[in-house]
Amino acid sequence: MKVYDADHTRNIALVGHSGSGKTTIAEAMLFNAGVINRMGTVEEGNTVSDYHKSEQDRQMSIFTSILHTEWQEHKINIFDTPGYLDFTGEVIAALKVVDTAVFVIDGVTGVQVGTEAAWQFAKDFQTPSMFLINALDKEESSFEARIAEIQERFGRGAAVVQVAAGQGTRSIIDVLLMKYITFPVGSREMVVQDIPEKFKERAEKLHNELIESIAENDEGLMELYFEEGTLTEDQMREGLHKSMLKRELFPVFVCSGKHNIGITRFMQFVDKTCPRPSEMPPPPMASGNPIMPESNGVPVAFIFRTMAEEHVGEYSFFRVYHGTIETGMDLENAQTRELERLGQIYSLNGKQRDTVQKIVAGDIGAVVKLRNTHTNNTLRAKGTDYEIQPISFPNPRFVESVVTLKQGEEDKLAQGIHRLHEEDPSLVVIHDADLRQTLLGGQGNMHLDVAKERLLNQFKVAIQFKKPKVGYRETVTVQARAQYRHKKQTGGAGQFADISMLVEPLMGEFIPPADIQPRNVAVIETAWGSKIEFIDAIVGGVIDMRRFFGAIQKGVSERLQTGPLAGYPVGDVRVVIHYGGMHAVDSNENAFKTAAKMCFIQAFNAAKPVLLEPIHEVTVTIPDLFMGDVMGDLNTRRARILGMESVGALQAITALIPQSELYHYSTDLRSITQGRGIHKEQFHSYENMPRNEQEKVIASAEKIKDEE
Ligand SMILES: Nc1nc2c(ncn2[C@@H]2O[C@H](COP(=O)(O)OP(=O)(O)OP(=O)(O)O)[C@@H](O)[C@H]2O)c(=O)[nH]1
Ligand SMILES: [Mg+2]
Repeated sequence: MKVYDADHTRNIALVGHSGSGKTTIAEAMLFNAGVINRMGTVEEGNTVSDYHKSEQDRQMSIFTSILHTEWQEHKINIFDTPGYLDFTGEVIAALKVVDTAVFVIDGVTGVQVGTEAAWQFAKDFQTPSMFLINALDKEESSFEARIAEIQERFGRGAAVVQVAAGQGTRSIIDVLLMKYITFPVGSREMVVQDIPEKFKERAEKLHNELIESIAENDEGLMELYFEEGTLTEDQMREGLHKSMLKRELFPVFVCSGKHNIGITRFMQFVDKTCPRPSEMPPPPMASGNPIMPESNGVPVAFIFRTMAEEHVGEYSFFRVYHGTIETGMDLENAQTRELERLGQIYSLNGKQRDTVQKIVAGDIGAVVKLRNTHTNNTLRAKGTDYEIQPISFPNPRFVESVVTLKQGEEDKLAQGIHRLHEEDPSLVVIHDADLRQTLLGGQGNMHLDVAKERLLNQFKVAIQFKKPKVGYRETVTVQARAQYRHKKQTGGAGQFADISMLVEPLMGEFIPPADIQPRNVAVIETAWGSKIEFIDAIVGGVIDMRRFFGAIQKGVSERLQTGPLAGYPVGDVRVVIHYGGMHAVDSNENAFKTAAKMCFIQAFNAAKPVLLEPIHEVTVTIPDLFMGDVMGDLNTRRARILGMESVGALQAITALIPQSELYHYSTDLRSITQGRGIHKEQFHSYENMPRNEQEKVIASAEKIKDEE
């Protein structure tokens, strides 16, 4: 395979809502470039891109596939991303490393949440973008409606370059070339003709509109346009090209992926007009100077995805940002500082791989079996400090507790999910030691289902999902006192300890009651991030606190992780030891430990204990149409609405919602909104629970037996 430099490489990602036709379009591109001799279909499960079984079973993309064509002196790297919202992480990783985002819009259903979500990411990365309205063959497709919608949602920068020549034809009218282009059945070529009379007027109008939008964004072209009254094709192309780079114009094309109409022309546009890697601004760096894609110079590559494949091992997909990457090279991983020796380098077409000797700056490649390199790592020449800014992935919106079906496979599970997280950082593992559960968080139920399948197939561990336990907290609301005497006579030696204790909420300084004089303070921080303050207020030596203060703290601590109310961790409590008694022979550390624990339980229970619950801040984004239903549903989840605002054509509701009410929310939201709603959430605070909710939790808690 030839080596393509930063002027002859194009990196594009097909993005957009699920089912808009991305995989089918990618297949047509491969056919047109001669990579395949016959187009596969998503229904038959024989496309180059959707080669994983999990994709074929569901007839949809789940992972971003990296494909490429060598066509007319250029290599086009095509990232076919999944549109289903669960796989957002795949889209973000792709947009991080491409130079053009191609928004595929279904001619019938138009702009949808998947499109909006991808638009936001492209905006964040400042990725040049264009639109490809697909399925022009469908009778219900409406080009006019789609254009209006695109301009309404994404602004007037959406510039029409083509329109369909009418349903039932295999032709389009291109108002940049001012030609009528036909795509014969089964052919890779296009037939270019003059625009027929009946389309002329409309084509002229669109042509002038396109010239005006191009001129508006370029002073030089604006002057030319005033002087000449028009722009040449080359001038238009150059203007479009520059405005794409600045994200001022977003060309709109039309096609039918399935019938291979318009695809050849689209590829030609990608070659001739879409941004080249050589012109892109340097990637944001976490360290080191900005780098331009020069093929001579020290090698720097960014790993945007790793993926374990059966019978192959782990692939690392990379984009070279500087220098040249060659087989056999030793590169340093910027994160681990370990050296990695690169084996054979590939250029991929789904699971097919072409071996290459080197990949130069601007291009995309893959290598297998690196020892310890993962998604988001930078590989660089040893001794340099380059590190590409890692991708930040969204918080989980869907969380399950994971248990193995077979006992004793916990280690295997831990290794498996750790590996999955290294590949796909949008899959998050939380080891919740407080509640002794392992949580797996992702972007939706299908995301987790796919993880489950991969754990079984790749890591040979069968798992089951369960509803996660909610991390409630216990605390007290008033001051209360208790006294406890531990006294036992067993055979010879006895046990004796007597403690009087005051317990109160830990808020501000201790204001001692008249009969208490604090002498000494010890503060412990619990593993779950709360504080317990112990105050020694023993006077006259009724307890020898130099000997027993430690044991008393230990005794209380035994019931901090499993609190007295319902067995949940205790937070922010002050414990004051103010009176007691000991025995010269029978008092020992154990006796004080037991007495302290029992006394604490009594004092805690007397101090009006309550449960606190975790509250999440949630933002729900939906089309206006579903406002009533979504608000109604939020009400049943004890939501407190903080605000509402319009985001483009959508409404965003922000609310505080107890975590216990959010189990499977993303699935419920989808069903309420016919898949058009999306939410994000993050921990906000702990708050008091309503009495009745608290009663339910306490009633279902397992009672812990306390033994003296
Ligand atoms: N009529 C018609 N159907 C199409 C066209 N393009 C794709 N389809 C069909 O639409 C369905 C979805 O196409 P895909 O290519 O899987 O869509 P996708 O965007 O890759 O979907 P995800 O992978 O889920 O994001 C399939 O049944 C295709 O055969 C088209 O131009 N015309
Ligand atoms: Mg697909």
